[in-house]
Amino acid sequence: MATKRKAAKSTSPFGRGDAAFLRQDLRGIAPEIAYAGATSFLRRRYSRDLSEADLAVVGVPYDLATTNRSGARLGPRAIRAASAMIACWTRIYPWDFDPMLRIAVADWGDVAFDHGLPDKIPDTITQTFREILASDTATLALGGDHFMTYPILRAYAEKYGALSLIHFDAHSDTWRDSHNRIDHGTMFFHAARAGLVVPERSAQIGLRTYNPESHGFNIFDARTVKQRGAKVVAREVRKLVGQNKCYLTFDIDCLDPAYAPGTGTPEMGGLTSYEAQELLYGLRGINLVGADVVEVAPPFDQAEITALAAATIGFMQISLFAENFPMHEREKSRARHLARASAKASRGKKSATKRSIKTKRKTRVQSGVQSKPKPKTKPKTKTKPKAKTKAKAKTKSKAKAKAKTKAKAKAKSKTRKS
Ligand SMILES: [Mn+2]
Repeated sequence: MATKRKAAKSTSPFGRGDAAFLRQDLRGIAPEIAYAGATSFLRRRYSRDLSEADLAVVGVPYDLATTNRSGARLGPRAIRAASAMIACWTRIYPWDFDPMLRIAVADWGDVAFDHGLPDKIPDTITQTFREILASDTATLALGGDHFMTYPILRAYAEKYGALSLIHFDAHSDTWRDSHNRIDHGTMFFHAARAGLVVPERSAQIGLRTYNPESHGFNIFDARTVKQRGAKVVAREVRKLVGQNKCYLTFDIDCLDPAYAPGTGTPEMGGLTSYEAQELLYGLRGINLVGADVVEVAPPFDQAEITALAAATIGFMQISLFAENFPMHEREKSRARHLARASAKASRGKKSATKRSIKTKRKTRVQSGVQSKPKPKTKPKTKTKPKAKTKAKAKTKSKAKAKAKTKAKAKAKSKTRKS
């Protein structure tokens, strides 16, 4: 029985699967079949017990404040599903450490509210985030229309005071509004007025819509990013926010509709996925206390590219957050494990080559061939494979040629040594 279980374990690179509810530990990566199983964000464990967690992923399936197309209520579910494919990576390119080893991340699930009592929803969102923050856990929220950032910021400002806001968007979301109404295009006007954020120490990136008022926010519009470059803009934003406590909100419509069609209010002339990645990576070192990625509307998505963009951005936001944590013991032990494995592999390779060289010599001696390597001959000119030859034959001959050159090089180094 025991041997049977052992054999079954060693034949698959995948574990038991469904880390979303089977995972014991909040840290680490458990390879899982990408297209199957329960889809938590990046295969983190669903948990409401945050005593061990550094960061909680929270879905906010809300889209009642949209000015154009709704559908972002389905965003959290789509982002989680898209994240399954990239959950096998221990780190997200181009980061150089594994954030899921450095910090403990749980998927808290979705905020529960009654769409039949819409007036109560903002307070429910604030209360949820208030409770999570009270357990000293940061949040990455998955949207949901962008209005949701307002009730989240209320909870953050209660804990930290006025924050620096780093805001990726096609829209300023600071359009002047009357005091008794708010939607997903006016919430940062209200946030600035209510003192939840400090506009002068905040940045808006990727804007390409008209608003006669900036309300003090520092704006790096889409043209600025294109003309000055993502790296330069990231450096300036970093300088601006300094070590202020910082909330990063990413409206997916900051990306060009070509890169993120699945959103409610797309605007042409946006950032490429690459520019967004470069900007986020360039922000390393900011004092990030919370983040969100919002406005993914799956009904308008194509081939799930918008959801994948949001999942990748979420992974990068977690990496940005984890930057400020010290290296964890789990990272050190994984590094030791990898070093041991690679040393073992190279030892095995060496002894295998030694064996093969010995056998070759033996055969040569037996067949009366000189064991001395042949003098260098003129390299044969490469003959182009005939059009008729199959691709397989091509790769075979290529592999042969490669092996030959390798063997030659080895023989050369041997002669030099002797
Ligand atoms: Mn927007």
